Amino acid sequence: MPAFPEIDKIRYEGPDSRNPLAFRWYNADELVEGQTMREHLRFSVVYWHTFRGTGSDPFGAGTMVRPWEDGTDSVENAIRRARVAFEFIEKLGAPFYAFHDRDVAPEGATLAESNRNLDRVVEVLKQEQQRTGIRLLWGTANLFSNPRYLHGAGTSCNADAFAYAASQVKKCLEVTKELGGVNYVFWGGREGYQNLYNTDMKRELDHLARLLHLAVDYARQIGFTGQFLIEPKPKEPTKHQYDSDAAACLNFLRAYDLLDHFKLNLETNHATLAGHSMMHELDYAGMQGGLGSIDANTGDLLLGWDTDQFPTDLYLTTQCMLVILKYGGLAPGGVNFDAKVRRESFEPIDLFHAHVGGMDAFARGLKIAAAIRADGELDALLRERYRSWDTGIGAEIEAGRADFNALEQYMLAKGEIDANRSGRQEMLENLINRYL
Ligand code: XLS
Ligand code: NI
Ligand code: NI
Repeated sequence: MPAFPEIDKIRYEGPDSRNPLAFRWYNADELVEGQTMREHLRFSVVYWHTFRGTGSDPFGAGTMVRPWEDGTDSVENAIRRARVAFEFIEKLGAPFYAFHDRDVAPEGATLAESNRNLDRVVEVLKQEQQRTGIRLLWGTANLFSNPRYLHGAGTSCNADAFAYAASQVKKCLEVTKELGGVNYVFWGGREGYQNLYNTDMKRELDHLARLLHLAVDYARQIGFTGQFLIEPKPKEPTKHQYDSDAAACLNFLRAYDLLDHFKLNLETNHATLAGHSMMHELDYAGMQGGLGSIDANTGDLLLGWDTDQFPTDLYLTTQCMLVILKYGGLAPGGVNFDAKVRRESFEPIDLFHAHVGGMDAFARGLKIAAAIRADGELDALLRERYRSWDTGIGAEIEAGRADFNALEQYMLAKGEIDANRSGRQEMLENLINRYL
C-alpha cells in the first residue's frame, strides 16, 4: 500500500505552473554551465527530520500525522518506514538521502543488539536503493541522543563513552560503505562544554582528534573511499560547541593533521547562529579547499536557535550558488535538506510542499547565479576594485618581492597613497536585484 497514493511523481511544469506540487524551476536534465541541474544540486532528503520528526517541542507533544507509523520502536516499524521513505524520495525525484544510524533502526538494549537491528534495516535500505537508484549522500552516527553521551562522545570525560562512540562510528562506517555512501559526516553533537571550570579543553580536543584519526584509519582499512566531513555549529546543545564555525573547524583540522582527510558540511542555520552569513561560511571554506557539502535550511531572523526551516529565500540560495559555482561545485557533496516542517504543518503532504519549495528555491538560485556569472558585470567590478594589486607595487607585494625597506622607499618617494575609490555597495546590491 503506497503511503502517498495521491502523489504520482513531482514533475517540472515551468515558471507559469500554478500546481503547488510541481517544480517551476528545478528541471533535473536542464543544462546550466554545462552540467545538468541534477548534477549541480545533488539534492538529498534527511531521514531524521523528514521520517523521524514528531513535531514535539519543549512545550508540547508531537503533532505529526504519519499513518504508516504503528507507534512502536520495533524493527518491523523501521522497515515499513524505510519503504515509505523511499516512496517519498522517489516521487520527489531527489537523487540522495542521508541518515544517522539511530534514525533508521532502533537502538537495542546492548551495542550488539543495536548493530543487529541496524543490519536488518540496512538490508532493506539496500534493496530500496537498488530498486530506485537513490543513493546515500552520507551516513553519520548519532553520538548525542543517548544519555550515555551527556558529557559528550569523543570529548567525554568518561573514557567508556569514547569507546562506545568509536564502536558506533566503526559500525556506521561499515554500513555507509555497504550502502555506497559517498560521504561520512561528523556533527559534534555534544562535543563542547557548558562550563570551563569542569572542562579540560585541551584534553577534550585531543580526544576528538583521536576519534577522527581512528575513523580515517578504519576507513582505509575497510576500503571506504567516501569524503569525510565535519559540520560546524557554534552552540546548541552545548553553550560552546568546539566545531563552532568554518574557521574554527579548519584550524582544528590543521592543528591535528586532519586537513587532508576532511572537508566541511556547512549548514545555513549554524552559520547564522555563529554570527556569519552562509555566504561567508561557504567562501571561507571554499578559499581553503574545504567546501564539501551543505545542509540546506534556514533560521528565523527573529529567533536565536536552530529552527531548521526549509529554505525559500532566493537571495540566500543565489548567494549559496554563487559561491558554490565559484569553487567548482559540491560533488561528492550535495544540497542536503537538513530541515523540518513546522509542527503546525503536520500532514504528510506538507513534506512534499516543503521539499518542492526548497528544491525550486535552489534551482532558481542556481539559474540566477549562473546568469550573474555569465554577464560578468559583478566579476568585472570585483576585479576592478583590486586592480592596484595587478601591477606596480601591489604586484611586487603579492609576489613577495617587496620588503619593509622597499615599501618605505616607495612611500617616501610617493608621499601619499593613490586616492581611495568608492566601494559602491549600494550599486552592487542593486545590480544583484536586477537578476531576481
Ligand atoms: C544538528 C545538525 C545535525 C547534523 C547531523 O544541528 O544539523 O542534524 O546535520 O548530525
Ligand atoms: Ni545538519
Ligand atoms: Ni542543525
